[in-house]
Amino acid sequence: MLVIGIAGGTGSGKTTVVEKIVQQLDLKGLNIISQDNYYHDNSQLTLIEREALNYDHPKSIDFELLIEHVRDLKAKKAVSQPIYSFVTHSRTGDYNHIEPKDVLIVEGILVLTHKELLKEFNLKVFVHADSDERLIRRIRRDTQERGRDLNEVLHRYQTTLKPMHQEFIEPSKNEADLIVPNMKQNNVAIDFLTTVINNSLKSH
Ligand code: UZR
Ligand code: MG
Repeated sequence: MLVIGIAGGTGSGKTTVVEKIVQQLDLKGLNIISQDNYYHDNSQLTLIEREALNYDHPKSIDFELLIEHVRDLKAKKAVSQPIYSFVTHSRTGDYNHIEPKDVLIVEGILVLTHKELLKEFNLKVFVHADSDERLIRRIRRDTQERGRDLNEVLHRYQTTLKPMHQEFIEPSKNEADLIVPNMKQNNVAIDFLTTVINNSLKSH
């Protein structure tokens, strides 16, 4: 199985890049695992307490479970992935059943920060967009889709997202085999990436 890690700051457009790649691959089966479903379960805390947590620090992720799932899928074992809700900041109690396929994409802001997880990837990609561009996208998404107000978004950006980005996410770019620009046109980069993936699928 081919395992691809795709990282990049919040609002860099990881999801869009993944969608573009998937459209261009000639394959039968592919799984996409998002880091978003691997936040630690903090249901022992109150909602107010959970809202105050730092969700951009590597410690907020249950990497142990994520790595276990990647290894199980590689060993052709199905996994039960906990489903996480950003509304309640906790696991919902429901699971996704995931069957092993030819390709596994693991995407998330912190997936290139963990030494053990890095070893599982055949290809490491970092999606780059300037921080002003990312902030604009983050404001749009959090106010339109996640019901947060502008002040709250800006406050979180300054106090958590930006420092965590500088400390952990941006340095993880050094681990990448390929940096994909995601400001405007990136068709050439996407073509390169899908060619590499299609080629290694043939030789696997
Ligand atoms: P992307 N996040 C939440 O807002 N709530 C949660 O319960 C868990 C995560 C956010 C997280 C991070 N930070 O910046 C973002 N905050 O999800 C990562 N605050 O997702 O890569 O799609 O932007
Ligand atoms: Mg995303």
